[in-house]
Amino acid sequence: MSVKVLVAVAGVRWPPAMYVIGDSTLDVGNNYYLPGSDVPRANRPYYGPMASTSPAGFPPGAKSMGFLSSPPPYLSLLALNSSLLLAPAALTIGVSYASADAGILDSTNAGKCIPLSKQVEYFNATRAQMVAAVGSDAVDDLLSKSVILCGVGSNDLFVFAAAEQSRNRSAAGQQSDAAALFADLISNYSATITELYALGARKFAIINVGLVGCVPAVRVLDASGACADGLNQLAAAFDDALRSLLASLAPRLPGLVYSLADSLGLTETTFADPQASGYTDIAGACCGSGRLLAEADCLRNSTICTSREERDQHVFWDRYHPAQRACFLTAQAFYNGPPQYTTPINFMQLAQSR
Ligand SMILES: *[C@@H]1O[C@H](CO)[C@@H](O)[C@H](O)[C@H]1NC(C)=O
Ligand SMILES: *[C@@H]1O[C@H](CO)[C@@H](O)[C@H](O)[C@H]1NC(C)=O
Ligand SMILES: *[C@@H]1O[C@H](CO)[C@@H](O)[C@H](O)[C@H]1NC(C)=O
Ligand SMILES: *[C@@H]1O[C@H](CO)[C@@H](O)[C@H](O)[C@H]1NC(C)=O
Ligand SMILES: CC(=O)N[C@H]1CO[C@H](CO)[C@@H](O)[C@@H]1O
Repeated sequence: MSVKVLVAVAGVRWPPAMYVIGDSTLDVGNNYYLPGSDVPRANRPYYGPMASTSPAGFPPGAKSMGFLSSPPPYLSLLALNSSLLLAPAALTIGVSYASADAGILDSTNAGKCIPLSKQVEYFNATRAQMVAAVGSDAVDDLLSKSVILCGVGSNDLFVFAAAEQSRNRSAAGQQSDAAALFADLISNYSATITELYALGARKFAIINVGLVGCVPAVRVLDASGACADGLNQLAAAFDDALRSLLASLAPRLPGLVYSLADSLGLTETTFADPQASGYTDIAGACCGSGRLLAEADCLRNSTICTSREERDQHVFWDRYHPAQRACFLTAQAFYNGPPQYTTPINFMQLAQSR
């Protein structure tokens, strides 16, 4: 990538490794290895584990940080031979623990994903193998310079909103339910960051919850295809709480640096003027079936945008996930884009700090 080459030539330091936790927006293949028929996986046509040759969306960011590809999925390293592969990967590029369907709460999509608390356990197990290989001083040094990339929370909101709908709650009831949910989400998120910090992580790149009420799978529930404002308001309220959490954690955890990326704000700006970003379709999927191609997942027999041009003009690849170009634009914005999309520093500054 030209940005990488330019900066590498200028002698900028890169983080030695990156460890990824979160949900399907960052999952590079862990769910392939989970048992069960209702586990969401993308091992089928039009998707790929390191999907750089696939038209589907793939996790943004790794390449901008100076890596050639995303860190490999933890469960793939374990399946092949953990004692042989885990420590070398963890010491040279990093590991991804992200799992499609995962939420902040263990209860979110339980049994169909690797919940966040389990992802932290896996990071702990990884660290133990690294220490066994090179000793704890070297591991502490490496982890303190490495980046933890984290994006999670959408699935908790999807599950909550669906449950509220089926419970037919009053407006006041919904408000108090939402307040209770946010308290759980924030305390769990806080525990997650604090545990990762205790294990030696110092640099956190955190992506907030995006405009979840505007994904095709949600729009298709509305007769006119409109966004679900209630879901977007939940996302915005969660994102406010997350911003406050990070601002209050940082002074209490010496040496912690973070960059909070505003996925919601970036999407709002993009949707206000789609053509400015080269989009002609911000509502429908590029692969799926039914109205907005959002009534079913992207499958072998789906209707699919075939031309590169058409794919690039869609924000969404399938009914939940952004297309590759949208991922690329997002990674660019968070890495070194307009300052309003990252707080208090951008991902590049985070990667190069200290
Ligand atoms: C994994 O690698 C170790 C170390 O080389 C070896 O002893 C072990 O037999 C391997 N296990 C498998 C399942 O291949
Ligand atoms: C939902 O609640 C409202 C008022 O509380 C009531 O009028 C309505 O019948 C309920 N709907 C269902 C499907 O239970
Ligand atoms: C990491 O694992 C060790 C050993 O199993 C355990 O004592 C410790 O509590 C774990 N730490 C976290 C943060 O999970
Ligand atoms: C595609 O195949 C699935 C089974 O794999 C079936 O349930 C679905 O109805 C098919 N969809 C279309 C649009 O034909
Ligand atoms: C990471 C973390 O702390 N996860 C916890 C979230 O909350 C549930 C129960 O409320 C715990 O079981 C998890 O361990």
